[in-house]
Amino acid sequence: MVDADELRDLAEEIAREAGELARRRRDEGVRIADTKSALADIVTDADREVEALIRARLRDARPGDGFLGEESGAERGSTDVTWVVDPIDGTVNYAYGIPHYAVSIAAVTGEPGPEHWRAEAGVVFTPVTGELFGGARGSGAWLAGRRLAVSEATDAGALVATGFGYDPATHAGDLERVRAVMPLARDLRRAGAASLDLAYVAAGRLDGYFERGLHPWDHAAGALLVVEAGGRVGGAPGGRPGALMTIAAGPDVYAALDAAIYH
Ligand code: LIP
Repeated sequence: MVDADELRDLAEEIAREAGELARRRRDEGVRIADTKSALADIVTDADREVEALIRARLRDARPGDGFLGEESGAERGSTDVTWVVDPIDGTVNYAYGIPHYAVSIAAVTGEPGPEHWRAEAGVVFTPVTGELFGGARGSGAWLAGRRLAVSEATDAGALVATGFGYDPATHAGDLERVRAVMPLARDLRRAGAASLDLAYVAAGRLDGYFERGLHPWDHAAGALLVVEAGGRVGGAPGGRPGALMTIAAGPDVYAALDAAIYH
């Protein structure tokens, strides 16, 4: 058994330091280092530097844990804990200077894949506002000392966030799903950082979120926050969140989103 609260506390400490580094590098000017899966899928020098910092801090604090990071890949550990890290989620926002990005750090146990892992702790920190969303299994999700709770459906409809993949070939399908969801929505938001979309669902700032094509590091921390805030997170029908689909909301809005997307 692991102490999920301890894992959360360590993640919070490291996320704050990493987020401040990201913010400093943004102020100094950002260089695009490379593209990845598509021309629009960029990585900056700061992404790599911030992930290296997080990895070093985790290695110092918990040698032997596994690691799965967006920029440096996977390393199996000798303990049951794996850290799932997106050093700068919202990379395109970050590169353009749009102040909406976050450090996302999750600790999971068991097989280090989203279809099997057990999420233990999750932290999403955005240095722009200084907001740190943190949660641990069984201990709730919190922001600035306030316990978070997902929102309920409203007569006006649900405020729903979504996103679009980097590959233009996927946009037609993404837009079809937006068309299917619109009748239940009061409005849509597309802010560009999945971890913050999920944290906002946990905080009741969004009524729901759905997106196809996410990577494990995009949703690992935020999904735990939503569940600890009384919400539901899933994917394709009967599945867990993943590349096929991620849906997150309170129970009623979740059911409405799932029905609109899949039926
Ligand atoms: C991003 C997600 C966003 C999604 C983008 C991208 P990144 O992660 O946070 O929700 O729409 O396509 O996956 O690349 O900034 O870490």
